[in-house]
Amino acid sequence: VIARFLPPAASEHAGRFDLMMDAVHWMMLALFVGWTAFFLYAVLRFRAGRNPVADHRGARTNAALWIAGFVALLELGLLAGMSIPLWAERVDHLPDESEATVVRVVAQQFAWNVWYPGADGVFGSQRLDLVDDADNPLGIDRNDPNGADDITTINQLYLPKGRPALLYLTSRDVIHSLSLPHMRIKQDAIPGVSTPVWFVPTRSTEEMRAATGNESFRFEIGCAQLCGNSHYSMRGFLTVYEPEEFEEWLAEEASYLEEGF
Ligand SMILES: [Cu+2]
Repeated sequence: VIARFLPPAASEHAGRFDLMMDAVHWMMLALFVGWTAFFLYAVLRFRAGRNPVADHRGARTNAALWIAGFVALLELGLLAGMSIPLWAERVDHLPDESEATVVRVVAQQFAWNVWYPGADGVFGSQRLDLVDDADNPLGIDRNDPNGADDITTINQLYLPKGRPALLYLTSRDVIHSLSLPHMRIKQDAIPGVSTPVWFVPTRSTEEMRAATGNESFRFEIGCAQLCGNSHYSMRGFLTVYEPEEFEEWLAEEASYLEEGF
């Protein structure tokens, strides 16, 4: 149901995510209806007209204790039996790096730095003294052979369809949060911490354009953590290509590097 109110889904786990969102909302609705009914019952049952004199004896049975205990056990069961195992399955088993598109995403006030390891598949080293906001915001050492072929973009993430994308997220300054609503991905970017987040895009940007009838459709990237004055401007775009188109894009970016722009 909730999927109707969310941006169209385009990743492998999105269906299960939407199912969970539905389940959580139905459970919350049941709780809301149940508690509202109990509240109305209590308001009527203990109204002043029926109870002119306060009763100081209080509860006469242990029913409330048993009910609260039962609910606590049920919730513990949901947490330990369902939530934690499901989450562990997601975060303990990252896709194999050889089978994934590995990208580093470094947030900063107020942009997303996207960093690909280039043809050698190895990220170059970074040096603090090389950090230059205009030319090299990540301080990548281009004299390091691993770093010479690295590709960077700003606010533009490119990924191939049908292949796991493994993003390593961090931040240069404050806490940001990478939000890819169509992929059902949201993860904090924390300075000093490299957080892996992964998903498999299942629909290309072109396919989404055809499916939605919207020629200018784009997957959006947002910052989901209020991070300063221009938080709103951390808007980026994700382009999902067919695998061969993605290889072409990589080759094109690599050729720009060789030409030195
Ligand atoms: Cu931000």
